[in-house]
Amino acid sequence: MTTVNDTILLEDCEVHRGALLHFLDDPGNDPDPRQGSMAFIEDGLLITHQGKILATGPASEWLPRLPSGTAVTRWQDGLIVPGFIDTHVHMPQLGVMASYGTQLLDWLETYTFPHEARFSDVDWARTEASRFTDLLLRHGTTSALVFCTSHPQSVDSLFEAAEERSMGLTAGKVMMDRYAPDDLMDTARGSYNDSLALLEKWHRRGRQRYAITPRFAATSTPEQLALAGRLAQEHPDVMVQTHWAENTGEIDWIRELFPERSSYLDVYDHYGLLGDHTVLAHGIHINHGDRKRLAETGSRIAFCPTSNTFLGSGLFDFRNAREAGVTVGLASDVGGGTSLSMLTTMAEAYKVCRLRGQTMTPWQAFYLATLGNARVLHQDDQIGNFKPGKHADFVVLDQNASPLLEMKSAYTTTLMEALFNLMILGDDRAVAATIVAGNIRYQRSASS
Ligand code: XAN
Repeated sequence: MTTVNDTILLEDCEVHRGALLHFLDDPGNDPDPRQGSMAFIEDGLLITHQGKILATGPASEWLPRLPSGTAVTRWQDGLIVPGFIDTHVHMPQLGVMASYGTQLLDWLETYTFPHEARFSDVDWARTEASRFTDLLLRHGTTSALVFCTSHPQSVDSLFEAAEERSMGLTAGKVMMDRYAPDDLMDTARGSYNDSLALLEKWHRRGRQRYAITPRFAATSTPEQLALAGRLAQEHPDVMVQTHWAENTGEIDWIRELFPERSSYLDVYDHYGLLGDHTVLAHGIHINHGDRKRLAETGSRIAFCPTSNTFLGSGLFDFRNAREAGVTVGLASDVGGGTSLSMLTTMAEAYKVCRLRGQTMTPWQAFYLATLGNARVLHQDDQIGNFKPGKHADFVVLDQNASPLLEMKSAYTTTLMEALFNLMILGDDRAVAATIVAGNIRYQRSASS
């Protein structure tokens, strides 16, 4: 239980009551992390003050300490968990979701690039950024590492939408100066200048963080990759995000484009783009040497299961990456991904692991989507669990959200089963409410 000495704060606090669950550390393969890495209070209070977590504890101990008349928001049958965090998602690709019949390179050309070109229109960029942030909240996601388009206004629009909702996003302008339509391409120098200007405007403005965003090695000239690497070296606390080793056709192409480099990973290494602030999306077709280099440099992988199955890219080797000491996050990768829901993403991650003869416990899945992903983004001092002082970002999950969940809940006896039900059968319908910085930003209506 967390204690608060300053009773004055309790005069001016918000109180939520429900079952509370959060992680204090990585549960690994622990089949029952209850006494160590995970904390669960069946009937708990989550007390917030000025947008931050003040305390958590059993209702029986805390209710008597609250000043009389304190309003308590009671989430009947609600499971309160930290807000979900998505470590790889594309704001401009909502309209690309569910595009039929292609693999990565055709998918980019046929569906994705034409759609991203629409973001040259600033009104469209604003509309989509608002839609995207509202949808994240509806799915229980309160923070994310986000690709915008190559247009600077797509970044401004997204951060403005995040600020309006008190959310903390990490995002960047796509750098792309070859093998893309003219209306999406920048230049090496122009992309450096635009990225720097956006970084100076948005990085650490309130909750927002900038991310240096070369799309992938195929769509950047060596000069652009070198400048992206230079920007990363000049700003070591800024995240870098790109794609890597997703599709075999992509890998063949990289080999042709960079014959002088020993591997796809070596391209990024050579240009100074690896490090503990780098998130590489996918990392499916990789070998032991790659994993070793990732672990040495601290570079992270965003595991994007719904995208990898939808685009037929392949099955990420979760166990091997973890055993090699690679930090792995979990991500929706919308619009290659088929859902913004981190619950659905957990379900698909579980299935990918099963297809590889591995498993992912519900504890691991919920850890990854919360504290684990906060660690990937170096934001675990701010978000990811209910430690006092962190942002009061949390989600209320409804274990009876659909007829199937209700039926399953009726004969569920353990917490692990309850979490597994939510991740396998749940989606945005299971999100009863999303709270950001202490304010309810989404609440499911009776009819939705
Ligand atoms: N590689 C990519 N992979 C993906 O899943 N989505 C993209 O937009 C992209 N661009 C390069």
